[in-house]
Amino acid sequence: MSKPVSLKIERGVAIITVDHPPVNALSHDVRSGLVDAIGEARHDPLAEAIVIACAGRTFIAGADIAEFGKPPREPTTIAVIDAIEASRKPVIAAMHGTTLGGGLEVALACHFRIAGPATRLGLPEIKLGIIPGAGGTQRLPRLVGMDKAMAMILSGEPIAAVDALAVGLIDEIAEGDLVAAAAAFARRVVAENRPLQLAKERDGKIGCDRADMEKFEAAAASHLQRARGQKAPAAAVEALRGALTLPVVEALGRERALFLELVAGDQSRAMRHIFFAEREAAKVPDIAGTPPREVTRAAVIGAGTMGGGIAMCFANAGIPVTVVEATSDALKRGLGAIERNYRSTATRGGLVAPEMEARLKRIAGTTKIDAVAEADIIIEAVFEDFDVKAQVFGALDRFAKHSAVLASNTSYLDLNALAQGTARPDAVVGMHFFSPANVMRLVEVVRGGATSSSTLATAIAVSRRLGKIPAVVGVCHGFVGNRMLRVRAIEAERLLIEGALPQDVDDAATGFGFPMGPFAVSDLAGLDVSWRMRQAQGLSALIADRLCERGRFGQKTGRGFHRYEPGSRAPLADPEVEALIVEVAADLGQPRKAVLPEGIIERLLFPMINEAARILDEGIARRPGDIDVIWVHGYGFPAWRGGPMHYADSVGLERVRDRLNEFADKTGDERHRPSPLLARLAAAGKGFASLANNVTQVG
Ligand code: T1G
Repeated sequence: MSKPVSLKIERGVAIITVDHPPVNALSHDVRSGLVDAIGEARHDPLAEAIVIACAGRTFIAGADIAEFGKPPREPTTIAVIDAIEASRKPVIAAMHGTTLGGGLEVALACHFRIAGPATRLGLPEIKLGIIPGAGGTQRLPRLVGMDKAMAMILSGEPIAAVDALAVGLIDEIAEGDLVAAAAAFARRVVAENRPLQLAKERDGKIGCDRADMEKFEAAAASHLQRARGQKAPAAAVEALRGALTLPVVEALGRERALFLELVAGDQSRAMRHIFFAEREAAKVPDIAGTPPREVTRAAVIGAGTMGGGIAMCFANAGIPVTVVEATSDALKRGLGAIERNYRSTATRGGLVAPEMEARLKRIAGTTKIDAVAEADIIIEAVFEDFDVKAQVFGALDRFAKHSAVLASNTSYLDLNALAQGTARPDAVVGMHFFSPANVMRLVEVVRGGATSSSTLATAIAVSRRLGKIPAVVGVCHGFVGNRMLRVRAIEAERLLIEGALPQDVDDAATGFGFPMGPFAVSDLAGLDVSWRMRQAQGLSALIADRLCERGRFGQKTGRGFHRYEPGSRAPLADPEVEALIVEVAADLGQPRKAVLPEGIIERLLFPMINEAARILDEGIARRPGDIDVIWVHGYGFPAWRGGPMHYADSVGLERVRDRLNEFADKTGDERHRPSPLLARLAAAGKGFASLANNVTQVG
């Protein structure tokens, strides 16, 4: 097997190249290869300078995440960094692609950094429940200042090369042949005998930060407000504080200790599970190798909240899109909302004006359905009513070109029945976006019984091009996410009748790590929406129906399960709701008593996990990890708990089973009885994770 690291010397410059697809992760072999190559270059008299570069699509994209949780093997990334910093010859990092985590930390150890124009640079460790563990919290603030470093490390978001140059993270942007440019840069450094200063020795930028610890603490506090139970943000702040308060060697040691503690912890294990599950969720073994169809133009039917957001996704990805609406008024309203959305992003500095104009230009509007004739993919995003959607699919069948993919954004309805209403059911697929569609990263890609491999492959590829995380699911009412959500909603209502109040349930959910509780979510979405659906299906919800009968539709009416002050989205307890709940319980003869937060969490989550086990048994979802990805990216399940299935394993399926039986005995609801798969796994002392390899067939 060829070595992942090579060394060659060209006109006095040692070029060290890492070639370890897919992303040149710092695996043990790469680390050893780098330590050896740097050692060799440092001692080779023919080399006056050293360039570290990578082959393939990116410079080092971080440590090898797959190695976490396994016994650490020497040399570590720190040994690579020590080897670089011990060099008396200038060492230049030549970066392209996504230079992330340990990859950026290796570059921060170099004397100089140059990058290709499209390079993105960042320390995303926080997204894995850890912090930079190879000096990033010490070297980055010394190069870019504490404000920028804190923002980069606590958001985990990468920055563009042009910004990196502006803040002093890199020394040059190189057009054309990057390695040649880096070698030329190295020769200039040697020729000009430029001083070699290591980042860890530069105190200039953090000098003034040190003089104003109050500013540091204030900035840290505002970041930590959003941590919601995660441990890594506080650890990152502590490590960064060390850069201002401790000698660098001590601060590096503190960073490493915090890193090792976190990487061995449950939160990072859960977030690494989500990292790999995100990549698995789009993989469909039986269509592996099926090429997606080319998509250069799109169309969206419906300019409402969802249609508008979906159109923005295409425009953001550089794909021209036509929005079709039934009336010019509705079209005008929809396009207006899109423009306002972009303008407020631009006002907040999230988009530069030329890019905003470019995106707006990619969106065209019409009331003529035949305008879809050019589109390679058409997303139907009209009102959630079967007959209305069937009509749209009838029209698409007439006007869409033969090769077009016909996708529905339905969140509940029978995709197979919609497809069978066309002459080309093989071209029909579900693409269930989440609101706001231009923000939420999840797309439930629904595979119908007749959906062709090519249609499915195209829907998955388009979702990824839109920057979304596709999760492939089969057809059932509400697919995976909403089917489980309905179970949670039923339990939330039952908790009210048994003794809890909406604020108790929501506080327990936010305490668990959800951004919002179930009742605040319902109030945001509008109680009338689900009320109409229940009425259409002949279903009822005792409390919610009565709230709706009283015109309490949630935030939009200032009153729902909570009440809202005018202009405020803060949910406030409402004695009127409590009185209504007590009345309903009395009507049912149900005694009410207080429910503890952990009891509320088990009641909200265990029945929906049980439903998820049924979903796996039915083959509607392929892997437990797919369900975790859906709930983390579609319903705000805290990633640091790994999603509902990973969480269930952390609790233990025996406990989940036993609690479910207690719920069934208490409520008399047989759907509380442990589903066959959950009962089987619990009896075997296994978890859902044991299912990871034997993926079921979906659709
Ligand atoms: N380790 C192991 N495998 C990785 C990997 C990594 N760091 N990054 C990607 N892969 C695999 C991935 O699972 C997939 O595999 C394939 O590469 C392509 O990835 C010391 C401790 C780089 C932006 O967090 O964000 O450094 O599914 O599908 O959409 O302080 O991958 O094909 O089998 O995502 O083009 C910090 C993680 C680590 C970056 C490319 N680094 N990676 O996105 O491709 S912690 C990260 C990404 C660290 C130090 C600490 C993205 C990407 P498969 P992909 P992509």
